Amino acid sequence: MSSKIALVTGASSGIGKATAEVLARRGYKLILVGRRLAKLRQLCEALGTQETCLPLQCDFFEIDRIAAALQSIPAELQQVDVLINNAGNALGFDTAQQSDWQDWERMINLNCTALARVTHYFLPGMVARNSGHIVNLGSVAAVYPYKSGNVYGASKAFVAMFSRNLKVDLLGTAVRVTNIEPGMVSDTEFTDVRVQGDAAKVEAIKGGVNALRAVDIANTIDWVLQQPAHVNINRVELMPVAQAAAGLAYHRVNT
Ligand code: 8X3
Repeated sequence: MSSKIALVTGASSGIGKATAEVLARRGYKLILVGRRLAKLRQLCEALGTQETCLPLQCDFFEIDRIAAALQSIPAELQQVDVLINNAGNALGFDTAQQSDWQDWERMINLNCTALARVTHYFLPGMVARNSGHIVNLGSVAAVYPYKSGNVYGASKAFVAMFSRNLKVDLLGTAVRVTNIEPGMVSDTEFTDVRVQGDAAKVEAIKGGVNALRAVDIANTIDWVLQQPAHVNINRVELMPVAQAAAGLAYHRVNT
């Protein structure tokens, strides 16, 4: 059992929640960060005691408030060993030319800026202690373009390259960095949020697909964390068997 401290962002549901559950079973003390305090409290009550699970309310769309929220973590939990940068969303499922600017701005803020902000906060401590593991949640959308993926895929490409560049700067330390790149996950709010709860659109996107489950990603993160200290899993790409990168598209003129 671990006595280490793990901080999970976006912990109130989906992959974040499933990861918190796996880490609690491993004995980690948890800091669960998210917007919905009631859900975080409920999860903490299910997973631990007041000493071992701290719910931390923070809206990652408000970048300027993130550092203050992290500073409010009690001193005995500040030395985070494992940072799970899970908070992120796709907003909108339109072509780039039809997209809503606010959706783009919010995705960049949440998926790139907030993730970088949290990482920047904990990095110096990890390096000073010569220990730590940063696990970022990327996406297959960073690797394979698809229609209407536009800024979402680009924001996850940021996460992929940020992870690789962190690894370079951390060379010579024991701090590890991993980017997890899942494909479609069925039992999260991801698609519902993306299309603002439009049931017909949700069905059109993921209906009938035997997709990954949040626990599949949590188990992958668990495996990554369990590796011996000299092993760094750089990236893990996983898809449901029922998903594939389907190649190039063509526009044809009538001849
Ligand atoms: C989302 C993966 O395949 O649903 O990160 O676009 S997919």
